[in-house]
Amino acid sequence: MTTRRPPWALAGVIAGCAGLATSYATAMVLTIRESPVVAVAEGLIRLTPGAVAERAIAVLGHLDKPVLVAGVLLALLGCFAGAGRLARRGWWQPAVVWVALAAVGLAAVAAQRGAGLVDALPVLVGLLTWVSVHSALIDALRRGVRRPELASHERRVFLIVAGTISLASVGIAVAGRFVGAGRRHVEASRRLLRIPGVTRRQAPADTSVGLTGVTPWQTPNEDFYLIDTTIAKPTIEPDEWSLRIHGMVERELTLSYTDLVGRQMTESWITLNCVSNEVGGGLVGNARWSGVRIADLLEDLGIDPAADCVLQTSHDGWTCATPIEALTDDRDAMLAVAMNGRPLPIEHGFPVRTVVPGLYGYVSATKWVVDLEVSTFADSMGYWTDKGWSALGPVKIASRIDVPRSGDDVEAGRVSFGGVAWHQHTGIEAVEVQVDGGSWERARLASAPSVDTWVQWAVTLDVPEGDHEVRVRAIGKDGETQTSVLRAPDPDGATGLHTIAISASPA
Ligand SMILES: Nc1nc2c(c(=O)[nH]1)N[C@H]1C(S)=C(S)[C@@H](COP(=O)(O)O)O[C@H]1N2
Ligand SMILES: [Mo]
Repeated sequence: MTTRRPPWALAGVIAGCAGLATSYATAMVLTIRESPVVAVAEGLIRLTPGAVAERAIAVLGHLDKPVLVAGVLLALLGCFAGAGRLARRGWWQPAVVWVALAAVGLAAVAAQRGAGLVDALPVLVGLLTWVSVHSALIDALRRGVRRPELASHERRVFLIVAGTISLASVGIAVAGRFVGAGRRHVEASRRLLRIPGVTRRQAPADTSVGLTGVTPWQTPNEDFYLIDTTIAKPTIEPDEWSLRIHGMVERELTLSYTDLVGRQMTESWITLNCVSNEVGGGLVGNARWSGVRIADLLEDLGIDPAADCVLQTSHDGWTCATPIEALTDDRDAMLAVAMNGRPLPIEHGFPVRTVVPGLYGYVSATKWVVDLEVSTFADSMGYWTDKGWSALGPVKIASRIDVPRSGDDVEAGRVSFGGVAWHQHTGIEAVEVQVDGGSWERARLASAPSVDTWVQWAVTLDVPEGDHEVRVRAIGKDGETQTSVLRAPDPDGATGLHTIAISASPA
């Protein structure tokens, strides 16, 4: 038996390429403009003195960019092999190389115009892949070194593992490219879309209490909370979308996107929130939604009076059962096509989602909705209900203190408090604030266009020097006072009063 040296360098190259593949796939799926490798190439261009760059362009012509990217890739391969060889002496030595490469990638990505936190993700995914794949391969090689009699067996194992990882890397990169291309295309369709009847409005001025630090009454689309069970968001061209309404109806209906937006459009400010929101949490947002009222659609179909719910299904197979009453009464439950005057963002359900005032999202707000089956709760169970959450999900009355933040130091004396309160489809009558278990003081409320949105509140109170606990509670238009009983979100929404701790020092 010949004793061949273990292929340390090869292990490094395979781990490195696997990392490149996952980072590339991540960049494509997130549709970040460029992969980290291209960002590094662009960074090099920026760092190159003008004269040198001009010469390079003169010599290479239009090939300057591809040649540069190929150069970066070659240099990387060299680093990968080097890192692989370092693994002979201990796993942390290659790790230094991986971290250094990731740091260069991060620096290049951060230097790009308009870079955000999300742009760092591909580099981090790549780094994680490198480290985990490489340590697995090193382990395989070490076993062969320690037990020479098994070396040829371990070598076979190594080759199989290495081959599988290489194939998987190629697969991941290709799949990422594929998903990314679909998304880019849908993103382009979305941007070009002009939907008749969709208008863009600013929040009415009187919805603000005018206190800095209070959450804006209208939530911009990019700040709206995101909750769903998907990893890659469904990308659906409006032309490919259709909605089937069926089940306990006399007449079924299938609507195309053009059919839908050709109908009477409704626009409405509606606050949406998640049942998982903790007391004081941020899984709540308020937007102006444009769409078609579901009640109008169902009206013509001849609903069986025995039906008590509509089972909604999304393109990605998520489901929820919504009480039929909420979809057919006078509220603006709608198939929404626009959010704050723009076609729905892809992550918020483009091209069509449901929005139902007064119900938590998990029983009502189906993103990428494609199927509505009129049914009964006895026969239908949605995704979260099946996991033990309550079948009915009416929103509970809630309030939150946004200013000051818990832990803040304030000046003793007159202190302004402010925040938001909501009880969609019931409305907020009053908000009260209490310092250290004292009397409940009424806050002033900004206005709200309907009972379906949250409302801002503010109050200025005397706060003496020292540490204090401040609580807020809301009173609904139906007379209900928000309970102080603490309950976790599971199974039908959290209860309890948002409480902050502040410390007041002498002015
Ligand atoms: N297709 C799909 N729709 C979904 C969900 C989901 O997981 N998949 N989650 C729901 C939940 S729990 C909430 S709170 C809202 C959140 O909507 P947003 O992400 O637009 O804020 O979407 C609802 N619609
Ligand atoms: Mo949710």
